Amino acid sequence: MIARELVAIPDYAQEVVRGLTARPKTLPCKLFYDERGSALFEEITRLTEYYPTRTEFEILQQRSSEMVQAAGSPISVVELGAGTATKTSTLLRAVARRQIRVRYFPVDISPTALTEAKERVQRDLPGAHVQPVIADFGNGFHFLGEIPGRKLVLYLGSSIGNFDPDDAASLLRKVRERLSEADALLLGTDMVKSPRVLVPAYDDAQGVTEQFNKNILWRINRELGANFDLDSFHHIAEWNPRRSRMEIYLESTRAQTVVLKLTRTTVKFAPGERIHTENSYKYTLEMVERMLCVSGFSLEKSWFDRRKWFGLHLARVGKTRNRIPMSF
Ligand code: AVJ
Repeated sequence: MIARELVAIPDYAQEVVRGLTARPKTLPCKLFYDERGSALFEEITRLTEYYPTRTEFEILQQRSSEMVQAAGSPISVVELGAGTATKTSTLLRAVARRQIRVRYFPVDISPTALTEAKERVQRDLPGAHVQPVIADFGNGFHFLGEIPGRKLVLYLGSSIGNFDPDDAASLLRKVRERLSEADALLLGTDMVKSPRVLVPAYDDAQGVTEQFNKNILWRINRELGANFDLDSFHHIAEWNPRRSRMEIYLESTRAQTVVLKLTRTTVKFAPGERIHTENSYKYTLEMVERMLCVSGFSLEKSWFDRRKWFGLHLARVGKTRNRIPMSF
């Protein structure tokens, strides 16, 4: 007998069940980025309160030539988590001023984002050679080894900030393993600043970040047959100074029970109980240096905006011999 309807259970279902049955409850922040979530994130990047994207873009516009000069030439540019590559053309133009051929490899998990990235870059730099790479970082960085020649690897937008320190270091270490002496990494990090600036960036007046956060429940309703009542969850954004991170939660306003049909899971909420959906680490220059050092990189140069709200850091593969031993 063939079943009438086959509903595929998504790969992430077990992670969701584990997160919602844990204490405290958690959900993986990668679930934000379905089609609607990605559109909401793009909307966030244009909000007055959300300074990181705008600030990083300003630094790139003003200092790309210096960055590319420091990286050396000729180089191929590889961008991890490129998305639709809205910030990259400035840097690629600086590359084009120093070498004949511009080679750009945007890497992302989303094929639709990569198509847009390629169209955008070829519109901005008609001669550029763009080769998208569809990859999930969970499967390692094997693709880096397949790109010939000297490389500049970009990891922009403070995407690294979603990872706890140990996971961030292990990700960077895996990148490091695929690079050679002449290669370089350009890492974007959001810097520690007043909570009066940080909190509104993650809790905007228009409520776009709230919608972005709640989209995770909407998605689970749709893809796992759940019945979350979105109106009975509050968006919460808090600064945790001890761990140097913004923490994002969804807080249940009442006692309630939610059922996930596809996984046959029942989840109970007490009034005020939270689901932890995201961390966004904020760095000092010392934290950046340490993170790079324990990953086998050495920091060569950093660029900041005037207020030092955001940093872009050029790192090289550290010489193993001289590397400072890992001790805290
Ligand atoms: C995409 C991880 C850089 O942490 O600022 C924005 C995601 N979450 N607003 C960030 C996010 C809520 C963003 N990153």
